[in-house]
Amino acid sequence: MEIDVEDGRMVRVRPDGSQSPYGAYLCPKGLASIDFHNGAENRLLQSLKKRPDGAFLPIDATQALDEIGAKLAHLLAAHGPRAIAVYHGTGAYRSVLGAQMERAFLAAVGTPNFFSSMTIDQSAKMVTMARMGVMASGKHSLRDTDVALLAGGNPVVTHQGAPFALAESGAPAKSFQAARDRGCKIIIVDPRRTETARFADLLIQPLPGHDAALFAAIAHILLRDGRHDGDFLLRWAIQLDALRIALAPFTPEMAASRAQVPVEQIEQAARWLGEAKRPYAGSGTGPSMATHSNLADHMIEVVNALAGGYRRAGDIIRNPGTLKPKDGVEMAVSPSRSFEHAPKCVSADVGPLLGELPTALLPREIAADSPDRIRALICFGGDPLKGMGDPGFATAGFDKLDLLVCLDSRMNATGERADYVIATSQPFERHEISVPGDALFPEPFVQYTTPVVERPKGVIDDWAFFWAVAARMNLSLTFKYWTYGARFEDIALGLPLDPEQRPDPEALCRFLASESLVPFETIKASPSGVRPDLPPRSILPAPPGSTGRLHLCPPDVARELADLAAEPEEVGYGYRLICRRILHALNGAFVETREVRRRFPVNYAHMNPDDMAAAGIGDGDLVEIASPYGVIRTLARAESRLRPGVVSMTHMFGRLVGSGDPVADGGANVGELTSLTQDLQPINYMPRFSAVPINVTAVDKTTLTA
Ligand SMILES: Nc1nc2c(c(=O)[nH]1)N[C@H]1C(S)=C(S)[C@@H](COP(=O)(O)OP(=O)(O)OC[C@H]3O[C@@H](n4cnc5c(=O)[nH]c(N)nc54)[C@H](O)[C@@H]3O)O[C@H]1N2
Ligand SMILES: Nc1nc2c(c(=O)[nH]1)N[C@H]1C(S)=C(S)[C@@H](COP(=O)(O)OP(=O)(O)OC[C@H]3O[C@@H](n4cnc5c(=O)[nH]c(N)nc54)[C@H](O)[C@@H]3O)O[C@H]1N2
Ligand SMILES: [Mo]
Repeated sequence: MEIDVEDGRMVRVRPDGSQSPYGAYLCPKGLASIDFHNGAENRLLQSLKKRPDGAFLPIDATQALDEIGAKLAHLLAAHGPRAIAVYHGTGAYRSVLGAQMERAFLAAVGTPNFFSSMTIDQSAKMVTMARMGVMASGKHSLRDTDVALLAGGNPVVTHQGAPFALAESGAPAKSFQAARDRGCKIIIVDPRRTETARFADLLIQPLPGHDAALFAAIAHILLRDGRHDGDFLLRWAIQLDALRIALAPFTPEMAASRAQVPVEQIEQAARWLGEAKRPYAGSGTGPSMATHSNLADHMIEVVNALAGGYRRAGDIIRNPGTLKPKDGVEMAVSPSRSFEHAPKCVSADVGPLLGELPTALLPREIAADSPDRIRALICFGGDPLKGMGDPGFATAGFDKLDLLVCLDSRMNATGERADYVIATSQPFERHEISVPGDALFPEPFVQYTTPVVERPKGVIDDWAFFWAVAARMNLSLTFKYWTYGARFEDIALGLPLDPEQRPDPEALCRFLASESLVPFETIKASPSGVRPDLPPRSILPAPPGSTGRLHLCPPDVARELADLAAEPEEVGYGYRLICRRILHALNGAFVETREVRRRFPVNYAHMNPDDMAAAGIGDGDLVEIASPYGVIRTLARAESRLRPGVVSMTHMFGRLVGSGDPVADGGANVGELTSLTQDLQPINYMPRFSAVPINVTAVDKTTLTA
């Protein structure tokens, strides 16, 4: 971005395409973030402390750090490291030094209690990695794929791409158009004709919650027709026979009747994937939030394994990473089944997935009758009480905390219940380096940015919070370049930090560039970023004697498939509620901007117009939505993009618990319709956030004014 600053204030912004791999591109949230920096949306400019009567008073940041450090030191001494937990929310992913310092802090405390929004998002993908294993070669890039299938994701709106869905996270529509122009066929599986579906060659609009059956059927067809890659499977996979047996009931007809789609569409998707040279099957949040999410994701990866969805030796690696380059190898890594091993939760017999414990268990981990229960929670850039749903249950757990601290620049539902809300900086006020995007950009790119404007006086950086609190706890931190999948203690290279000497953020960024293919000084000299011209790399052949294998159908997956095949139809509810995101907000962030408020005074219940006519619901009518777990009210809105039988709503709107008047509340919290005790997935305890059974009834609007 190119930003004009006048008198220390950002006034105008333009996209800068001079180096970016996406070209010049800016999304509405990028624009809105300038206003937010400047104080829109009631940005917090001072830290707050809750008084005994519940009111918040401003507190000097140093004073707050002293108090929090003392309290944490006491809890650590009295109860051990497990007393302290961190929740890492969506905001923390964009706070690069903050996220790395948080890792150093957790390691120094020695607590396994790391939770994040990932486990209430697409943790089905983590479960599949742990149960099936992974190909170290990774998947094809959108730029190389000839058939691309995306189930339940809408990247044109969400910009969600690698490593989950295939899309580019900047200028996503342009990248889909380019793929089509190359002749790539695009298949979208979504109950809603999404903005992304305008690029689809085939749109399948199933009833939600049936992806496991749909992808089992696609795998069934690939095996039936012999369109699977036998050599690859022989070399890298086991349990093909068990898979065949388990998939037998999942005929295309069976899946078609469950998902209520034409059987020809399932056959066609399978044929295209089977014929493709470099197919890609992936998903967004839809299948990962709906019924049988873990099984759905496992079946999607089974389709990739059968159809050739993983890169092979000799395939090009478009971006091996610049700051921390990595080779790709055609090699299977056997499943870790990490969730079966210590350190386990205290409230359930389950261990970590990629080093994280399930967020849906957080309230129970706090309330547990155990000496190892969580007593202090640091919530870094998130709103877990709203994000995890079932607010009654979640809040009851959180109320048992001795200390709740939120690092945020907004007051949110979790912040309202915190003992301290620490006002932290925003990206244009701090040092950032492109660690999160490093190997995810579509081609090599690296960028380092320094503050464009000074941060407001009462505000501190996220990283400084973790460093300063650790110093007050007499803990020594070692700063490292941590990436997903790595164990902190296994990372050799570390920068020991002096608790007496505040680190220089530029030195921290320089350290993160220790292994960079572009020297830090070169990166620093080009504020637009560097798009290095690196010699092409390709996937290496496996080292001899590689013993890793993909487990296509372990016994638990076989059992889940059998249960699914025998499952009776869910009856008693007229509709299924599905998830959906909007362009101008990012979960709870930016919801209070004028632009979002103008477009969405509430998060509407979008419905198919025929469904509305049949139920006597008019556009804009007040409706009551009841699931087995709760009731909310909002306004209905007709949308012909939705297939009949589904209602689509955005999360993170309204009050944590609605008053009954959605207009006064600014929307409704769909989390009230979900449960933290029932309908959870095994292993990751993922709640059912999509395909939620609901009934919708019109309510007389005059009840609001009465
Ligand atoms: N503008 C914007 N961008 C965002 C966000 C935001 O709030 N706003 N949030 C960010 C976050 S945290 C995330 S995780 C990503 C998510 O990125 P996406 O996964 O792309 O998010 P959604 O737009 O919710 O897309 C989910 C799709 O799944 C469909 N769906 C629902 N249930 C089912 C089902 O059972 N089966 C199938 N096949 N489809 C189903 C829905 O109709 C919807 O189109 O976006 C990120 N980017
Ligand atoms: N029913 C239902 N529930 C859902 C979902 C759904 O689709 N339906 N989606 C799920 C998903 S995918 C997710 S990711 C979760 C979201 O859950 P969370 O990630 O817990 O919630 P967010 O609203 O994204 O919270 C982000 C916070 O970070 C703050 N923030 C922004 N930038 C910074 C920064 O630089 N530093 C700091 N310290 N804070 C910052 C923002 O102000 C905001 O308060 O919700 C999940 N819950
Ligand atoms: Mo998410």
